[in-house]
Amino acid sequence: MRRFTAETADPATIVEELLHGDGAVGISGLFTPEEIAQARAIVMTHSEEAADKVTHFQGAAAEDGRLNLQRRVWNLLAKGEVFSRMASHPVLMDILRKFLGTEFIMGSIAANRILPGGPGQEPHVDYPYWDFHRAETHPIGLNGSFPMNAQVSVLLDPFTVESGATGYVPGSQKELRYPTPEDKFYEKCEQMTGAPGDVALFYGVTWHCAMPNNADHDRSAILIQYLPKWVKPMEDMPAALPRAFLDQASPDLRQLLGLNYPYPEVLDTARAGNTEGRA
Ligand SMILES: O=C(O)CCC(=O)C(=O)O
Ligand SMILES: [Fe+2]
Repeated sequence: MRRFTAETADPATIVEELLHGDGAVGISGLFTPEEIAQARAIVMTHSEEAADKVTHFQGAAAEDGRLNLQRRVWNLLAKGEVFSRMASHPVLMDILRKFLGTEFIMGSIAANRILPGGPGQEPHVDYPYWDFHRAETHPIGLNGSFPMNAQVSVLLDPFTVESGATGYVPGSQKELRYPTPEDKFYEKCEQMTGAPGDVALFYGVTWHCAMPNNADHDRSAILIQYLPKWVKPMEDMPAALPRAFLDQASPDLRQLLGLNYPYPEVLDTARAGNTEGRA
């Protein structure tokens, strides 16, 4: 995985890495220690209870009752201003405009906290590729020509081999399919290691998963899903956010929330009527 800083993160170079290189890059220097500490405190508070929230890709190992060792915190924009800054960081926006088109949106911003002893996840690809194992439910050709997802992980804890830094198979994004056991993920994978505040940016069709946390500390990251403007987002963020938040959102944030792209729209009504309820 090539590593960049805020100063060297050239969009064209990074897009080339995502499409034709490893499928993942590291970027450091985007966030201050204060921002990371603030984000981490919010995530820890909201995940203190082993609440029964939706989690994804927990793998067979978690079905034995250790489910609460992977915890999600959803709808982060409502939980702290720092998450809006993360989602719309100008360095990330510049890269993503080039990768997903200038009007790309955000499909989800959530935290993934894996406690010590957490078993990690099954190797997978991310939304909207995540049920690519049901190939017949997707159009023929399975997205052979353009990316439909970019994932950003903002690390809140040391991501080491021991703590279960995200594992991924370099170059696997070129396969454009779901990994199978024959792919021998665990033999081929490398890990997206990094320090708190570092960002891992990857093309979501790259085979990856959280690895088992064998360290004595938590391992949390903010996972941000970015999509082309016409892919249905995973979280319905405008519905989950207060009206005042939407009214005050910056132009970049409005774009990320999908507010600039009107469809689906009821087109068979008078103009005045069909903007009802839209922000
Ligand atoms: O937390 C991680 O290391 C990766 C999480 C992930 O890939 C997912 O939840 O889709
Ligand atoms: Fe994932």
